[in-house]
Parts: sequence; C-alpha cells; structure tokens
Amino acid sequence: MKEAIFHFPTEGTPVSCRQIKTGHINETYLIETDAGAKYILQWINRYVFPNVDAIMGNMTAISAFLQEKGQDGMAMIRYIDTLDGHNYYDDGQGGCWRIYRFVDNSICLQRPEGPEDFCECAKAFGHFQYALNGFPAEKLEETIVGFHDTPARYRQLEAAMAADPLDRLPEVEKELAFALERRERACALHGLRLRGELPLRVTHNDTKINNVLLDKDSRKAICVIDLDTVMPGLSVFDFGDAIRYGASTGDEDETDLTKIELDLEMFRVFTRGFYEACPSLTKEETAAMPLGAYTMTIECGIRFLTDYLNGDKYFSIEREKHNLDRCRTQFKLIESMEEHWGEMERIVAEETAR
Ligand code: GN1
Ligand code: MG
Repeated sequence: MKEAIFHFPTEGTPVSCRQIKTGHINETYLIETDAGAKYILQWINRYVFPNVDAIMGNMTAISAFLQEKGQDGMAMIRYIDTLDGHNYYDDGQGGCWRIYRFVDNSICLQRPEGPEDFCECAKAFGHFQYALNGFPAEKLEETIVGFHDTPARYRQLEAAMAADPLDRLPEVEKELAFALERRERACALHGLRLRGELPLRVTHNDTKINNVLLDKDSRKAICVIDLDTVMPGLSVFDFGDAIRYGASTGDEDETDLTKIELDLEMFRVFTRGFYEACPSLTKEETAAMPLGAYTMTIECGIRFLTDYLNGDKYFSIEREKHNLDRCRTQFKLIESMEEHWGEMERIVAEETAR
C-alpha cells in the first residue's frame, strides 16, 4: 500500500494497491477499499513536472470553466482534495500525489483495436478542445515550458550532441542526420504559431489513446485523462500527436521497422471524428492538420533521441536502447508521411469539407 492514499478521503479503508503500467512519466496505481470503492493514485514525476502547483492550478481553472458550462462530465476527470484541503499531497520527500475516483466500467487501451476505438479517441480529444473553446488560453500556466516548441527541441538535441555523456553519438549518426535535414519543415508549424496565423487554444498536448477512457461495454469514449500537459497550444498539436501514436501500423517501440507506416484509413477516421467533435476549427487549422501530424512525430522522435544521448533521464525505459528504438519508429513514420503527403492533404480536405 502507498502511504500517500491515507491523506485523501476515501470511501472505506484502502486494502489493495496495484501498479498500472501505462505512460512513460508518472507512476499510476489502482487502489481498492474494503467498501469496494476504487481510486487512481498517481505519483507525479518532479523531474518532468517541477511545478505541481501550476499543473493543479490549470486543472482547477479548466474544471471550473467546464462545470459552469455544464460540460464537466464528458470532458475530463476530477481530482479529489486531500483531507486537509490541498489539491495534491506532498510527501516531504520530493514526491507529489493525487487521486481521482476510478471511472466505473472504464478501460484504457494501449493501442486502438480497430477504427471504431480510434474514432472514439478522436471524439474525446475533439470534444475536449471544443468544450474549452472560449477559455482564455493565455491564463493557463505552461507546465513544461516550450513543450511543443520544436526549434527549442532541436536546440536540446544539439546540446545533448555536444555533451554526449555516454559516447552514444557514433551510434546515432544516421538518426541525427535525418533530424537535422528536416529542421526547416519540422519548425514550420512553430513559425505559424509565432506569426499568429493559427489561433491559440487550450490543448491537451499528449493525445495518445491511452489518455482516453472508454466504456468497457459500449466502447464509447467517456473522458480524457492525463491532464498535466494541458497548456496553451495549437489544435493541431492534439490532432498530430494522436495520429503519431494511433495511426501508425506498429507500436511506438517496435524494432522491426518494416512494420511501421502511416495507416491512411486510421488517419481518415481520426480526422473525421476530431472534426465532427470540434466544428469550431478554422480553415487554417484544418489545413494545418497534416503538418501537425508531421511536426508532432518528428518532434517526438527528436525528444526520444535527445533522451537517449542524455542517458534516458526523461522517458522511463524497460530495455537497453528503448529510447533509440522509439526514435526510429517515429522517423520511419515520418518517411511514410513524406511518401503519402498528397493523400494526407486530400483526406483532410475531404473530411473537413462543409
Ligand atoms: C509521454 O506520460 P505519457 O507516456 O502519456 C510524454 C509525451 C510523449 C509520450 C510519448 C509529459 O507521455 O509528450 O509524446 O510520452 N509526456 C510528457 O509516448 O513528456
Ligand atoms: Mg499518459
């Protein structure tokens, strides 16, 4: 049992605790009580999120906004305050904890098992985006500064190359060349943001399907979770990150790269679901969808590569070279996108035509 749970009000006494292996950053546990109540307890990784107050403050602000709009249920989960009224528990040893009620009959998929699952994922993130349309995005704190600032991600890669603490550079020459050759295209979306050509929105920024809860029986989306990276951003960050993960024909850490391609049918399904749930997207935003997918994919590859050079300090790994394998799948997916760029544009145009 994790001691932290006893600092929260629970229905009954916690009697069991099981770690749920999902995500690369925080630790997640399922707690059950003798009254049969279930809770999700999470340990927040302070190396990644030094400012827990900023995260929880963002959560409180958007949760209040959604409640006022009567939209609370579908959009996001709600955290429970500690017994002494704080929105997280600080264990005094560098650990921060929070809980929410386990959503009954919910499941969380590691990969879409078919187009219907992916469409539900699209609707959940589209709905989240839509429900927060009108929230003053600039009021939110940047919980990770420059999270999707692609030029900054390139600079971090260069810093890691220069330091190369584990002499891993010779092994990744090909990947480095791949990333550096594509710098201009990868940074184009950031340029649009800086020039104000796309509206600033409240975005989730980490839209993997395992950040959505689905109903076990109907397999309809219930709500989105993992809200730590909710920040001001571009709508196509959310679109693109979901594509990167869920419209790939293989796992994020697949070592057989022949299995990795962009699945155009899944790309279509997601585009349709996202746009349907978020009709407030502007023409400029929908036109930027392919670029969003491209940017999120190459940026994620660069982040995995940077972390590999730095000695795997950010993303948790389960085997040697895990982050390098992850980087390689992202770059393979980029090649597939380059090959199918025209089709991606056509699909977006078809699915967002009114
Ligand atoms: C991390 O925590 P998790 O696994 O949902 C990361 C995302 C990456 C993703 C890659 C805060 O998400 O940005 O896209 O891994 N989250 C953070 O799978 O850095
Ligand atoms: Mg997650």
